[in-house]
Amino acid sequence: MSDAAHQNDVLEPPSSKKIKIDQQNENGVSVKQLELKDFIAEKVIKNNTNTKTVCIEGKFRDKTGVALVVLEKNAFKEEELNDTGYFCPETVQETYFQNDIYGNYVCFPKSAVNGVKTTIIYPATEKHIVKYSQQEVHIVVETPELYEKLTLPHIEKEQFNLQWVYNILEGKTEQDRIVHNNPCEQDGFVLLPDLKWDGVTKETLYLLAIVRRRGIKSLRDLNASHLPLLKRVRDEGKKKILEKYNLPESQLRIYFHYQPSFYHLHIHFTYLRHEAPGIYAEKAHLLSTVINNIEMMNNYYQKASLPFTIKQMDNIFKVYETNGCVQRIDSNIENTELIDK
Ligand code: M7G
Repeated sequence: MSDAAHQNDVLEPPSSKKIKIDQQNENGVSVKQLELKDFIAEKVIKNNTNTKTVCIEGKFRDKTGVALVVLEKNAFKEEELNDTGYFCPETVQETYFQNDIYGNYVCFPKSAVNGVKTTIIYPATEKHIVKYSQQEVHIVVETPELYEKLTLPHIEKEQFNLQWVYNILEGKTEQDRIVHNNPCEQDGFVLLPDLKWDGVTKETLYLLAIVRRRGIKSLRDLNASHLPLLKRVRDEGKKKILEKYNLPESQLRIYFHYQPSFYHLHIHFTYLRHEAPGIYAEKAHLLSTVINNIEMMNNYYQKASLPFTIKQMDNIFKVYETNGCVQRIDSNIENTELIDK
């Protein structure tokens, strides 16, 4: 990894940065100028046919540095399945074949119902490329000792930059997307649509609660002193989602990731029917279970052995490999399909 790329991964205090909101990102890149017509695709680093998502590495014309473009076919919105949406006169239909009562067609609906969700990361670091690449994944069981000896030193040395989190908390970006804002410095949080969600398709609802308190890296740090915060996120989060999206708590999956990608405490809220990436047993910890565990034992998450998935291309894999906790395997996975973890 180049030094320049590495710098982007290191946590820096937000006060040391000058941010021009909506004009430039923290790297001085004009965000509005990134247009797909200027993207030169170089390599498909992931193609997931289950989630209908591809990630392409490339460059923007006249710009230096690597860019990642993630394209995802949107889920169907039920309110568009009518004569003003898919079944309107503008829909073009071509026939593949017809056989007795069976017919196969391709249709080209009007563009308004046919968008492709697009995420651009520019400039992307080596760590972003690793995160978005198709690769072998392993599970390791992290004892408290392994956390102290291997994981913690690794995340202190190398982690994704948290500037986007501070921008949201300080009212600088994504403010028009905020669903709920509790300003209390101690137990407050911001609830807003996750990057992975378009913010409108209820079928794929995905919100993120970002706590205001700094310095809580992950689940590992939680103890009874955080219970008021966790309960507030649970109660206010579910109330707002019921009011705004008409989804009751019983249809919400509310959870932490372990390990997270971003070490500033946040909680994921997704629609139970939606199989979002990262909902699987090896990564998701339900908020209700976390609260219950801490209520039973104040330092549960400092005492527990916690499994987590570890990507073979990630630097932390090398750390665990060197210590004999996991073994690399040769792989031709680039030619196969994976379910996102
Ligand atoms: P995580 O568990 O740390 O990482 O969750 P992972 O789920 O990617 O493994 C962080 C969450 O923050 C993810 O669900 C991201 O999609 C979301 N996220 C990341 N970024 C950079 C942004 C952002 O700029 N805005 C918003 N709204 N969400 C983001």
